[in-house]
Amino acid sequence: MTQNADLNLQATRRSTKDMPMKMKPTCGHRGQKRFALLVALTMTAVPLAAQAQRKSPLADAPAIRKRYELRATRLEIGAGFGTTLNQDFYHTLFFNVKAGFHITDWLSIAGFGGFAVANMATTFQNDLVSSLNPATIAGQQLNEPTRTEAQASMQKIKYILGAQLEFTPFTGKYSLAGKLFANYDFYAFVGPGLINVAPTDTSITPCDQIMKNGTTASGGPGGPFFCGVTGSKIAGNLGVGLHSYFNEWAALNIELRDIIAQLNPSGRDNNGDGVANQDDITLSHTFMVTANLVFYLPSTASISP
Ligand SMILES: [Ca+2]
Repeated sequence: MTQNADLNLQATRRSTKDMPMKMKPTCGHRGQKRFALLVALTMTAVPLAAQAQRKSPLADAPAIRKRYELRATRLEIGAGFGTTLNQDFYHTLFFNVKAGFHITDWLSIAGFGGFAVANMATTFQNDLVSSLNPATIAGQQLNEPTRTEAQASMQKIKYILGAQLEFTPFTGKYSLAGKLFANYDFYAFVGPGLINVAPTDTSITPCDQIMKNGTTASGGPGGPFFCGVTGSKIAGNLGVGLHSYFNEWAALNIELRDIIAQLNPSGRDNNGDGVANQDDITLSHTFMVTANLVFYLPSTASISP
């Protein structure tokens, strides 16, 4: 019986030995898998770790090599035309001049002058004036102007001067249909300005010469109802611009500008106190767009390392 059992055991042993897949087969297989994974990880991680310790040869390299530094330490001079965008009574057309110096590729200082070559009546002015009486009629409101009176005090711009600090955060190159390639930059600017204005009829009483209470037959407020704002007013000058380069030394320069100054474009009693004078000036925004052809000096741009 015992011998039988022994034989049985031997048979069992032999049989398990002969069939290793039945000897808790999953355990050995998992171990092999883990080992393979470890080897793989080591083979991947060791060179990675070594690479991480070694400094990349490009670590201190510029993002772009051999780049044309189109702005840095160059003078920019140019001229062109411009127009106001939001004037109520006159669109002013300008001849512009501009000069600047680019301290770095992203910072420059510049000055510009826009000189009016024409003040064209707006549609709004034409509609407004044609709605008025050509001459005073019986029973007309005291503060209602005739056509001539309304036009007399309307402001024309004579010139705008400004200085500006320009920041150029965006530069690059664009392509048109994959054929034409051109460098460009976008910038924002801010600085002081000066706007010189005059009323349409320069013979009318200047606003700063009219007393607070005005003059009427009864001695109280009641006119005059229009006056002329004349001369140069200090202004804020801010806006955005772009350059699109034709080559190393010439570019199209477009600027959108807001000139902020104390003005009275209508020359009328804006605050409704019965008299038009210096108290009727308000903070006015004069938006203008200019397009200049600009040239850079020296005519060759430096090239980055
Ligand atoms: Ca007033």
